Amino acid sequence: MSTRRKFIKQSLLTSTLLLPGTIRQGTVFFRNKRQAVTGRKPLILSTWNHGLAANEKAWETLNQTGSILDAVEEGVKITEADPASRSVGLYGFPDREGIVTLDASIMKGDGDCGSVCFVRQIKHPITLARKVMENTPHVMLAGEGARQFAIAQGMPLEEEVLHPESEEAYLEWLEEAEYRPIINIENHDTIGMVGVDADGNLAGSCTTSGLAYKMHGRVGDSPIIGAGLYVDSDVGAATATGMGETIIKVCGSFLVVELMRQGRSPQDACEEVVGRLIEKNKDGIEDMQAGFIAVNKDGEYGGYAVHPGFNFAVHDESGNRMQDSKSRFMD
Ligand code: SD4
Repeated sequence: MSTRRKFIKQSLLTSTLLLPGTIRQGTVFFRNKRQAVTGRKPLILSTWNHGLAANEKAWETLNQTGSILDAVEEGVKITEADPASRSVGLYGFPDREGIVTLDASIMKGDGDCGSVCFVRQIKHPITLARKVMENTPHVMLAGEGARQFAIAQGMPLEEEVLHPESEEAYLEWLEEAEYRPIINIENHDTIGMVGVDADGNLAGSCTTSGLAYKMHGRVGDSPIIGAGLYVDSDVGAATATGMGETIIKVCGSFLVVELMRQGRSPQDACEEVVGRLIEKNKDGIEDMQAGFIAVNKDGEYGGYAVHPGFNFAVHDESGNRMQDSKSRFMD
């Protein structure tokens, strides 16, 4: 057998053996050099410790429905409904007026996306964002319009009562009413989730109650497509957490995906964008945390943050685990 035929036969054999869930190999071009890549599919990634429970649900949903979009929606709904969460969903910290307002977005690899921002009384803003994507000609609905749309879609409105812990913290904050960002609050923040299925289909979701004691009407990066979330099935997906203003200024998640499109690994792309973010947000960066996680369509992943303390949950065939992120600055 000629060497070439042997090579083709060997390649076919190798690709037949690379079934979903096994390590897949391929090549990417990076600065004109071919580099081997290794990733695992399916794979689900999400931000912070609350990502573990969210990943668990997402994985179960992916197995049950086969839909990566369902998986990223159902996954983050766990965090939205968690009474222990002070940074996602209706149990979160309020704004300066004592009102909880929520932001969320969802996106598929084909570019379809939906989001809601500055919305009140909705237990699952991520589901509302999906309804915007699927049942309207629009991408984003805000405030009262989003709430009216939720009612029209048959979603119940929740009573506007602060969780006792949020109320206590708010009353304490009111004593000085000084706004200052606190990085890595209790190790939970926005939940952003990105996932790839065994066939390389991608989706992502992002949901938050935003910054504690923000100005009424403030909207962060999480519902802004390209800032808090971006997905492109030709390339990969990225999501962000932390100080939304810093992330919006660099179109953070879009930039991570664009760098991956140019051949950068998810880890490398996250690191480059954190560097860019620091450059563009020099004032006060010592008090501002921001982090990104990303996965490419081969199932390679990465994460990086401005400051230490950021971590993310990773679920693949071998299980669900937390991973500490590296960061640009040290303790
Ligand atoms: C935002 N990235 O609204 C989100 C969440 C956040 O503290 O900052 N939470 O900016």
